[in-house]
Amino acid sequence: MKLSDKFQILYYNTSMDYELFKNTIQNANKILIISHVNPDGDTLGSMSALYQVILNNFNIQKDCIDMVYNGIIPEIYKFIPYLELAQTPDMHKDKQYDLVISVDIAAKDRMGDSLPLFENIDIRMNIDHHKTNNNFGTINFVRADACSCGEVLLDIFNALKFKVDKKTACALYAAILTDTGGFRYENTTAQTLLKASELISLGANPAEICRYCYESKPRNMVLLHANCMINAEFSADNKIAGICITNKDMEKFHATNDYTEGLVEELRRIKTTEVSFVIKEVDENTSKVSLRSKNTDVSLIAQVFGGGGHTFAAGCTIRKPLNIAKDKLVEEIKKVLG
Ligand SMILES: [Mn+2]
Repeated sequence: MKLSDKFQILYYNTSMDYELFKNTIQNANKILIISHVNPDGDTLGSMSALYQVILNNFNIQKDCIDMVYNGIIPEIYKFIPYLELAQTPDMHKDKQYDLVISVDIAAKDRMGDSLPLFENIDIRMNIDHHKTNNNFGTINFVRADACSCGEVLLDIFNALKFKVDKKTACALYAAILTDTGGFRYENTTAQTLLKASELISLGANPAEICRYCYESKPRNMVLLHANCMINAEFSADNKIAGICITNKDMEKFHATNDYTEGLVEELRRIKTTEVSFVIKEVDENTSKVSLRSKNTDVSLIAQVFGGGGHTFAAGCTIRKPLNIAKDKLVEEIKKVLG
């Protein structure tokens, strides 16, 4: 019997029906977990934790569950357990799965080359915490109140009394730590810290994980950041702070895509900054944007260009050359700032 025949309720939106989570996995024969493009600590930590919990709590063989990533796994996240087993989407295109689970993926366009895989699988579970997530799965666990996808997962695991071992705790701690910016952002709640505490009790080592995530940058990444900072542009009384990055800049520092991570937050640190952005040349007609703010809802700005995200952290892709895209973006930011 096909998994989809067992589950009559398609497009079921829930954040609390934990039994459905359990039953769906229990009845699946072959499971694929996918993470988003330009993977961060939350999507990778969540993927690793889910992989481990399924293997440790269900009667499922190792060869019946796969993990997929898009692009490059940043060096700093390679300490997350079992990521060495994750593969790129092309390795999976001929395999048959009956359940796919996306973690930390706000919208289908964040799946990159995994999208065809995702769309071809009968039961599609969407586990996420972005408020702009439109419940694109057939089963959805989307909770905008959670700081990270890792937190959504930990709540599910606890509700179902699943075993969370040391390695799983390490992956979940990395997810929560990085998505809260080291427990500094607005999404850090009493619940977040309780859960972090619980994960430390379960064996996650906070100092070690912090060292991997924040004290292990490649040298050229720091040099690229310095170069970008020197060329930062300010407007609207310094309320807007932005950086343009060309492919030439990236080549100069032998940078991989993940090297720009953290730049947009660095710009926001300036006292006068209200909205910060980094806009990156993808090709001559495509530019990729990251937005951050202190009080402004930047998900609204991202949505103007078909993107999305959180209130204070969002992103989009603009199908225009870098300089034109930047002007359009600044125009939209100014509108929102009033
Ligand atoms: Mn996240």
